[in-house]
Amino acid sequence: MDRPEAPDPEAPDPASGGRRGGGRRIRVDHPLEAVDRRHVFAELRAGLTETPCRIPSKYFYDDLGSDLFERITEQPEYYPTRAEAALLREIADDVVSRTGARELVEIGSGAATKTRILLDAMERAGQLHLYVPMDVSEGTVRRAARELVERYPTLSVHGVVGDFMAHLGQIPDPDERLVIFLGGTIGNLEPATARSFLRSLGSQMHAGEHLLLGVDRIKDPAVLEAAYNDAAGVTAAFNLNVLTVVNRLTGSDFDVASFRHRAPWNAEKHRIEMWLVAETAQRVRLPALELELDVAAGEAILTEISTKYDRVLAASLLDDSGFGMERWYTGSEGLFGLCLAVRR
Ligand code: AVJ
Repeated sequence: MDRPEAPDPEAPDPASGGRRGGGRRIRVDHPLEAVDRRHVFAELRAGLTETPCRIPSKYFYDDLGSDLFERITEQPEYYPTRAEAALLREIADDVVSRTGARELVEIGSGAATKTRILLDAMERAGQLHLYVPMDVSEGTVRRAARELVERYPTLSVHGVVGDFMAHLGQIPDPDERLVIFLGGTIGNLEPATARSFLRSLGSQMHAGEHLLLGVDRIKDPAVLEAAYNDAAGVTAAFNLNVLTVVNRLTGSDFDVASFRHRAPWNAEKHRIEMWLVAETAQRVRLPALELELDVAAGEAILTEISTKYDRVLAASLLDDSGFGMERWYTGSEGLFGLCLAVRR
């Protein structure tokens, strides 16, 4: 993805592939820079030529998209972030003492706000050594790294910028690791993809190491739909921004203003689906993909699925992927689920 970042005053060593700054306690690797843009084009082309058309959700998260997501989490209707944070506060000490973790690896770390709840618990237990945030947004990883080393004197941060599906191999070597994948992001993957993702994550973990997996719970569809259709329109702006990202990446000419955000509950697949519906017919040119798309009025592009789970569905997801569920936490509110799983 494009990263219109301000030049880093603590200049990278281009030969190392890694960037150092903020003293010895921050390191950020950026393997995505080395990845061929043709991979991005091939992936977008594959999605856009499916029926219905799809754009992979990871393209939401350019710097603007990451900011819009942070604003979504502040909307009154979008309960998952607050619910998960409240649940983490209830269970953090239990998780830290059960796992003995000295190193926290976070897949899709974002602003790492909720992460602090676990880092605080590790610090209280005298077990806080290393935090490894992985995220597609470089700005986000750097900001989190700077803030966290300042806040925790015993902590080192080794960030990895990249697509977590493609770059799991970049996770540094194990100490006593707890891998966390929060926010219900596993729900953004199709069931088969979620399983292969967890399997490849597990293949890089040692037997007995733990995974803390956040899943949003199945509940009243009205509550779910409200969470993805906030009154302020922030989710709509987030959804539409993906077309701007694709236009920038591929030189395409999606007419962003002619699309509308829709986010209905799909009961059969127990998931929210985010769609962009074209209000008017249009021909979209995507030169980098050597593709022209004829979009009919009313035709829709699927930009995200957000699958919701119950205990049984979560246990079978983990079981199919080489993990055993040790604890299923839902806390006093019961809106959100956290699974503590162990690599078999
Ligand atoms: C936190 C990435 C899982 O699916 O709820 C929020 C993304 N999309 N509103 C989710 C999202 C629309 C979010 N994840």
